[in-house]
Amino acid sequence: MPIKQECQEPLADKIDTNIISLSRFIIEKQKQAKNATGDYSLVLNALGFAFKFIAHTVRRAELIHLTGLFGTSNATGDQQKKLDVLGDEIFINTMASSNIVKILVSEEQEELIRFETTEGTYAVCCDPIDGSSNIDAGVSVGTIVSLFKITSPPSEPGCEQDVLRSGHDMVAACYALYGASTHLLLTLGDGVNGFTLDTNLGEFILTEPDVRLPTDHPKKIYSVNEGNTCYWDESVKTFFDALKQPQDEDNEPYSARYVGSMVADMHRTVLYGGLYAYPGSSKSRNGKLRLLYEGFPMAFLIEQAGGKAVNDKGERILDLVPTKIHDKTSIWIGSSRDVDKYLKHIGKL
Ligand code: FBP
Repeated sequence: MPIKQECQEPLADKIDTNIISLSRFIIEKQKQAKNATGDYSLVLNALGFAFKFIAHTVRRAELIHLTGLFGTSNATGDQQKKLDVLGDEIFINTMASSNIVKILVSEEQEELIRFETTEGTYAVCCDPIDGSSNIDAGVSVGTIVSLFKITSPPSEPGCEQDVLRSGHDMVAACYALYGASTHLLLTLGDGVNGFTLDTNLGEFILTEPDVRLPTDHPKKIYSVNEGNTCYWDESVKTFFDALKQPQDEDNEPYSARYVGSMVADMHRTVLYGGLYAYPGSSKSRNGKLRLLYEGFPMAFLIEQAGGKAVNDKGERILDLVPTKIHDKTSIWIGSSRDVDKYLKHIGKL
């Protein structure tokens, strides 16, 4: 007689058989959108594949001799890592094969790339491997993307004007963080959703729906490279000095955290709150970060999650309009409480 096993709990309780994958999430959004052509879904799915491919490659970098320098420099003078070049290649091939992307702006490419497609209706701007200077040390890196819908007719070749537009023209923004696990944070302009890559399923799974920056006592964290202090304007120095003093609200100073990979520092800021900044300085008046594929997408995500993003002058990052594809911007981004402290400090609030 077979042994009857007392089944403690029905299996279904253990395994969520109704998980929402990124592709299902995109399809459901498409169903909600009037007059959807499916193009938007195609480009979003292509981005999802590029992130999975890069995540897989980053994880094996050491094993397949992909660490170290490639021996060339990119458009803004950074020494390129082998992974920068490979991440860039993966992005170019994935966007080209989607047949829906007409132009690509990449941190690793001097000029914008035009794809031979007559159906291309989107422009993608990306930083394929953000924080790559840290990669050989096993520190988290990421990919940052902004997406624009092209206004010129599909038959016309793409041009810089298709992306030299205000940040308000983005139709989506996201970043993938290749850390302990691979996270994807995505906004389509209707809030922010967080996904985690299930490497067994090979799918991004919706794990943090409707992400919002904490408003109830967000962590008092400032994140800036203080190694640049000697190049800062006096007002920047006094602002950070003030954060190191006990604050009115709780008589405690801020804590400092700086990974040196923007995606990692921003992901912590989204989840815990706080302020990330890369101010302008005598070394570089507009700081280091690029507007189209670092400033804009992070500002869109943060604002959609309830935070703020401004430049040194207190101007809203999304209001800015680049004149060149690799334009840089100073940036102060994070919890509204902390960005407002900076705005008050410079007399803009
Ligand atoms: P890239 O690695 O894509 O060039 O990005 C720039 C970046 O590495 C950010 O990720 C990071 O926040 C910042 O530069 C670090 O700069 P610094 O070393 O000057 O603090």
